[in-house]
Amino acid sequence: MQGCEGTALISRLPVPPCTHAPFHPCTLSSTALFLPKKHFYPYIMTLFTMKLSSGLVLALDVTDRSRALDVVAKVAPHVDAVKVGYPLVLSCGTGIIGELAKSTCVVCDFKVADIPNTNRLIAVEAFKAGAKGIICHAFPGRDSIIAVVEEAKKHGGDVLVVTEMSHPGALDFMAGKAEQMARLAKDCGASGIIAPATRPERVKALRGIVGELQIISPGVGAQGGSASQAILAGADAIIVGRSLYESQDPAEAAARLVSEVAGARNARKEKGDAAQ
Ligand code: 3DU
Repeated sequence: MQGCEGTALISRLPVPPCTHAPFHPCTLSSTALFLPKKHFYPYIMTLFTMKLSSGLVLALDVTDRSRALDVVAKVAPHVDAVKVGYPLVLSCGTGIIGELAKSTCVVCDFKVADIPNTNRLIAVEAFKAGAKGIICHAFPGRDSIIAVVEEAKKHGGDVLVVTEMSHPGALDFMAGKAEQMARLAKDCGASGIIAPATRPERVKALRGIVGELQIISPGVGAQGGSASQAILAGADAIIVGRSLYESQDPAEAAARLVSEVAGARNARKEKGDAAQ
């Protein structure tokens, strides 16, 4: 095992050395770094610092601190990261980010969408609090995304850029600009994009634009999307909230989703291999 600095071989941007312990979820196998991509893709995909191995990200949209910690304790062994957003952080404060970061990678879904200076200030606070990744919107434009990417680089963190969202309202404006937003995310040096599991055909189209950038897809379960369809369409990981934290048995629900992701990854790999 080695620290996150090795990910620079895969990522395009240099990152500072990771200070995490060797078995922290943010570290990755040094062997994987030197294998040709086809030998480990899609089983271990790396962003700048996060390792996407199970392909499952928990959306922790609860507002009660003890419930949040309880869900994470049950689900953490199955997930690559925990995504926190306004519901949890506004109710518990940014301290919850550092608390969760002791046991898992934390991604701040602040959907940052402001002028560059404000974006940068938000990113500073997220990374200072212990986040390893941050989600920003693409629509404020190039300079606003770059402000987040530059701040993330200083912390060896990941930036995921929202393209088309998963809810029906995304068809009003976002869908028509999603390709442009995906291209912009790539140009700005983002680690990946967020694309809708509720519309796998869009995941497929956006994969064609972002190439090797990561695609992480919300909308599985409560919003009607399917984990396997999203992965088959080209997503690297799925984001799941209510279907996990509202489940009677979150650990079992997470294990089931991880196994569905693994099945779809294998099917995709076989399809890919057959096409070669
Ligand atoms: O629908 P769920 O409960 O599985 O939660 C999905 C999470 O993903 C939630 O935190 C939401 O804010 C986030 N998200 C989307 O649902 C859709 C997007 O396009 C981007 C983020």
